[in-house]
Amino acid sequence: MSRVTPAITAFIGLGSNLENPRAQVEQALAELAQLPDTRLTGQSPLYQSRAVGPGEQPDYINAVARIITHLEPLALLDQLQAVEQAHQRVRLERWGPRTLDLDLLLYDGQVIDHPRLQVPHPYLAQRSFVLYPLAAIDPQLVLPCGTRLAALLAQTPADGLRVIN
Ligand code: A4P
Ligand code: MG
Repeated sequence: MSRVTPAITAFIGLGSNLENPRAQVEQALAELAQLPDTRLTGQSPLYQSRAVGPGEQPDYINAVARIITHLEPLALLDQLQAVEQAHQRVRLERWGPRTLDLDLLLYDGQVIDHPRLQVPHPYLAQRSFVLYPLAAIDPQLVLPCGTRLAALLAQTPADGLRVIN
């Protein structure tokens, strides 16, 4: 597996709204800590959020993790997708309910536009269930475009988001 040296910091968004979402997210955090060439260096509280997506869906449990990793971006995505698969995620429809969704939100200060991977995650800046947990880990964060996380938060209502632990 190709490695980057030195290690870089990345942020992962976790979300689940099926089959005991809280346990899915807690288990996934433990699994992120076990990824090869990777250390889990921060995790937000768990949040409950209203589903963004089609139809009536159960609320989500969301969280964000910070890691330090030597994995290249696509190798990291492969690992995240393997964790999703281990949670028996079935891709039925876009933005539909799921047992576990892992999004690579930020990878160092990099902007990546690859058929399999866009970083920063395309909806990061609009989603309270991503911005608030990110701020819980690193309130000083600045996005690759130079926008401060604090500025995005100031214009994003919590929209029913609440901490559950
Ligand atoms: N992909 C591209 N960029 C990335 C990235 N930065 N991180 C590709 C992860 N994957 C990335 O993803 C489809 C493809 O996106 C992957 O194969 C990968 O190569 P997917 O997870 O299969 O599909 P999806 O998640 O249904 O679509 P999408 O557009 O990724 O949706 P989101 O943005 O992940 O949104 N409401 C609440 N309250 N909380 C949530 O967590 N999540 C979603 C999913 C919708 N509504 C939600 C929540
Ligand atoms: Mg996704």
